[in-house]
Amino acid sequence: MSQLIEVKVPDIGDFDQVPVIELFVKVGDTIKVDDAIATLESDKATMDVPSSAAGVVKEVLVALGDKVAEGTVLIKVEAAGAAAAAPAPAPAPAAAPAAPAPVAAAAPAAGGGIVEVKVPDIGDFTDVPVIELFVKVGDSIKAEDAIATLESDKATMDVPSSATGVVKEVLVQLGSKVSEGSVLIKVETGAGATVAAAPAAAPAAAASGPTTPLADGAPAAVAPVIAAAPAVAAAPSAVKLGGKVHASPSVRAFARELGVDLGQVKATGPKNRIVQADVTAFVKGAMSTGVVPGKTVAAAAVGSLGGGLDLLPWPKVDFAKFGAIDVKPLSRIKKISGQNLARNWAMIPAVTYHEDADITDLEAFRVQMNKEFEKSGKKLTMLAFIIKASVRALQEFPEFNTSLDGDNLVYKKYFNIAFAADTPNGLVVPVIKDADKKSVFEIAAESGNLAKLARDGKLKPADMSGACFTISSLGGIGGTYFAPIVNAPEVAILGVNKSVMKPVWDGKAFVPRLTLPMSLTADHRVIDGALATRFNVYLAQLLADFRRVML
Ligand code: CAO
Repeated sequence: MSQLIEVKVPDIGDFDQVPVIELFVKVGDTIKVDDAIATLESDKATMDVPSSAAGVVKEVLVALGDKVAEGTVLIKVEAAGAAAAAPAPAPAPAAAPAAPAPVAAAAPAAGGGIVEVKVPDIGDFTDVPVIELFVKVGDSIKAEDAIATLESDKATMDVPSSATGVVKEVLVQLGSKVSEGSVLIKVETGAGATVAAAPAAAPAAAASGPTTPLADGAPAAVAPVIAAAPAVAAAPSAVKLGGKVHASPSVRAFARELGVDLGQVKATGPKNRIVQADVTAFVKGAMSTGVVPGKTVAAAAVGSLGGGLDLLPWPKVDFAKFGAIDVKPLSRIKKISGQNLARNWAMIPAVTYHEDADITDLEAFRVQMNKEFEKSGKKLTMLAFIIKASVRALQEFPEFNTSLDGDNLVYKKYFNIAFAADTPNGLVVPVIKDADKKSVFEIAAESGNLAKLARDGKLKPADMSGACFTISSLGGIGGTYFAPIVNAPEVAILGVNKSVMKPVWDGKAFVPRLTLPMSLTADHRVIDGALATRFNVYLAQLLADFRRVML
């Protein structure tokens, strides 16, 4: 004789009005006890609800997005026969202990004491290896916290704690083989601490479901169980969610071992679950593109659809097929700066803004001063003037003297200006510290010394650190404009090219003016176009009339 059994949301602790984010059954499905019916996700936990009955689903009373609480009926199941029907969930709330305590609590009383946490009924499995341990002596744990993950050749299961308290002894280690009843840990429960039943008690009593670690390994939500449901069976394929990622504990462990962020892995398993082969494919993809998973933006993009760069592997060409070649290794500097440049270029939404500065008067002044100071050996360079003017502009526009640190913007109250120096081995970026406190003569002398050290390969790490803003001057070489790459974690860089005489309309006639082409690249996350252009205009004004720097 068949009967309809209501499968309800069990005691899910303090959670109420929790949305259904996945439904695994539909009318007509034949299900077994402990098959996952739905996944609920609160802001703190993700929980699978297993079935307390076996049979055919006759009604599904919830839809995706519905909010449910303890006791909400999820489905109605027609039991195939009396033997297949599990007892109905405990009806009386007064009789239902805290989550997910079973009916037959046999553990020490609430007065406190040492409680053994044992491997529960795990079905037919024996001598199952422990592949993960989430607790150590001294840890404070709550009932249902994951203690260990066991993995047989057929199933992976998390064992939740049946007690709340402090771990006093851990009796297993990674690789230990355990069976139902094996003691995993001993927990000292305080007075009043929650002690659930020994999981391996009578099959009709134990009711804890497996838990799932989050992607980062922290034990996460517990799978609630129907009070008075049959003993928990390991649910190897039960869909478990840690955050938004679907993967079994073993796949999570595998991913952790390889340092793979499951959030980046494309799932091919049923119900969008990530299976081990997906993790392997992700790693293979990352290896073939030469990027390390989790280390770069490009890597983060591998395997993703639309969210990242989805880069093709670097083209492999046999150049010798087309003519004679020579192969030389990249210099150490090129290799290091190349990695930094690639990251900065890929990660920073940068925009370059151009402006011309009239440096006719400044250049005349510079030439005159250099004549006057010729005998003293002092020399003023255009770069030194540009550095000094940039400091003034940074003071006027503090957003340019910042760095992004997560969601914070770090405003610097010091003014260290870096400049790109071309050397036979590649580009280096020495820093003039506290440029605001130095005269243009001092800045010129220091930049000259640093440029020489750079060319001789004698710069120390300290000479190249702590910059706030960088200037890249190609003025001694030529060019018109270019788009320099922001030197992260700075937020802007100024490029200048060779100044040239240009005819400029003064309202009555074209007059020859010495014009410095400027190219300012700024991180758009921090600096908008209007601000960048104001900065450029201001800087051009300073260079056009250097007296303004003193104002
Ligand atoms: N317009 C016209 N002439 C300029 C000028 C400008 N903007 N800037 C410099 N000059 C002139 C100088 O006056 C100098 O001439 P004099 O000797 O007659 O005075 C000559 O060009 C050579 O200058 P320099 O480049 O040797 O010296 P500097 O102080 O201007 O620059 C340094 C020093 C280290 C910045 C420079 O040597 C250098 O390495 N520049 C390359 C930076 C670079 O590679 N940037 C690209 C980075 S992105 O790939």
